[in-house]
Amino acid sequence: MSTSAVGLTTAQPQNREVDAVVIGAGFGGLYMAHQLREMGLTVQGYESAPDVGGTWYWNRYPGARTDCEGYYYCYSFDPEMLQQWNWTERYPTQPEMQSYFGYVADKFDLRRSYRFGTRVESAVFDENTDRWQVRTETGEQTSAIYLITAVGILSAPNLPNFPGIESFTGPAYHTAYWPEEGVELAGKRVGIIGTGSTGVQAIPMIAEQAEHLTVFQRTPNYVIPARNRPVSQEEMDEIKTRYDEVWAKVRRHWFSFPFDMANMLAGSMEENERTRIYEKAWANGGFPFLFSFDDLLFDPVANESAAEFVRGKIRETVEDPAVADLLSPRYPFGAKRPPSGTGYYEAFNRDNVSLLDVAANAITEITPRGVRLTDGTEHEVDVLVFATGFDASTGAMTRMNIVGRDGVVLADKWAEGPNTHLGISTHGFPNMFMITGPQSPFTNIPPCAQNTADWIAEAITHLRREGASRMEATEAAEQAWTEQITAIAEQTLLTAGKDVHSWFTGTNVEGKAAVINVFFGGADKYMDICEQVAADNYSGFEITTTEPAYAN
Ligand code: N01
Repeated sequence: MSTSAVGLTTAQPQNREVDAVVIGAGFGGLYMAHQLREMGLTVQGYESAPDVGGTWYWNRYPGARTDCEGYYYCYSFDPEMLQQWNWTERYPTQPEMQSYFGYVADKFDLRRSYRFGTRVESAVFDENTDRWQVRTETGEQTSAIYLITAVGILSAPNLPNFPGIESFTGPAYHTAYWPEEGVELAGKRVGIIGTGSTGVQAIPMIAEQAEHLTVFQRTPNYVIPARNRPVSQEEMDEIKTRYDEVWAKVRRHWFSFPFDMANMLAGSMEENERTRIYEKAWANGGFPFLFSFDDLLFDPVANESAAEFVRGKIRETVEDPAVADLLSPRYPFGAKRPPSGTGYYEAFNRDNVSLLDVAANAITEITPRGVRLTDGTEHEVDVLVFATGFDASTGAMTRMNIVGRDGVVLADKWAEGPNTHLGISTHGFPNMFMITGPQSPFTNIPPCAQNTADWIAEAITHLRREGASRMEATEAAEQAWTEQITAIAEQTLLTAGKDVHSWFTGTNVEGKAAVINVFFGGADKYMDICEQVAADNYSGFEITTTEPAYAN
């Protein structure tokens, strides 16, 4: 038995025992591994990618970059790191994010706790020993008291089951598995299926390279211009002087942004003034447009004013009125997560870009040469890109074979939708803690992931102090949380589009349970609730001390 798993990346011992297994080396996992090591626990991390970065490791498609600004889409736990790291663009590119993860991993020597290129195949709770038995696809086995899953909210790719998909003779890629060496698109006829945040970033970039780009759009999006730009050293230096204020604001903001809420309502504002405010937010760019008024996600009249403003911008930008109309969403603004784009609508003015409406004329099959639609037309392409999104929230969890008490399989338990307490724990799975788990907040992820990892670290400290062997959500608490997140979602317009496919509700994946997967009560409120639960001696959790069976 090894009790010093920290640094176990060289040998491959079998049946190793550690205090904690952490799955995932993205924002949540890396910080969790760091925290647990700081607490003196032995940690084994597993990551299916060859290196750190989580979703940022995999998503290398053309145009991949954040849509939250770098200076608050990052960790805040280490003041030195905040002073050392400089973001070079307002919205960091995938390579810049990858460099950031490399920098963090080096600074805290985190890679030594991880086995990379190693996918966890199963995790089974052993009730005799109160330990998780974790097995990887490479056959490695590790037992741990605590299992922390930091597998990402949007990480399990969704590839629709198009008939004939295997028959396509050219190269085909899901954007989440874009080859590291890139893809030669020059002189090629490219087809892209999907116009979510990923497609919106990729389309203008691919259009610049390809001979022709055919966009297969099922549902249009409200795309806000990102307004990316370089960040000068002077600007970074100025930001560094006010990081305390930045993180204090992040803590109080609905979406973990370092801004004040608007404190204005669009629904009751005179039209000219409202338009002036939209114009200002549009010029500033990016996701904060959603927060230009406090009622956009709640009041249908306010929401429609934002929706119509964006439609007006689409009509102004796109030269062909029929194309502009096809690009104009009719569902409530925000009912699908609004993407930020750079030259997105402008791309449809190019001669080498065509837009096809696959809502009216659905894809029936992928052929050896391209894509066939219901009307029988075949659209030939040399390269096919699937920007078809993710089996969000639950997918990365249920694709692993996680088995809790009494042999209950997590995928079975969640077949009709996830139920958790705080998105962190689920009944029947003792000592399993989730970072950005199902039913956790819709928010700027890094601050929330860091906060949840801190909460879990404190909970584990509590368990060890109390000599407790198990902690898990009660059935009543997870039922209450599920009811609460559903009730909150129903008060918003975020899930209001009746026929809108959205990862918020699982309706983007064929056959998946259509339930609310996200807490829409605001990251600020969520953190308040988590803090209160801990202060109330972990209300909603059952904490027990059991004698392991072998001791009897
Ligand atoms: O995925 P999506 P994504 N036939 O699910 C289409 C984050 N993110 O990867 O809308 C035809 O949004 C589907 O059509 P429809 C961000 O949170 C962040 O783009 O279902 N089309 C849709 O157009 C985002 O929300 C960043 O009708 C089909 C597209 O595929 C989340 O990840 C960048 C289809 C999928 O869009 C997911 O974004 C990228 C079918 N059978 C992503 N099936 C940044 O930080 C699916 N589609 C910037």
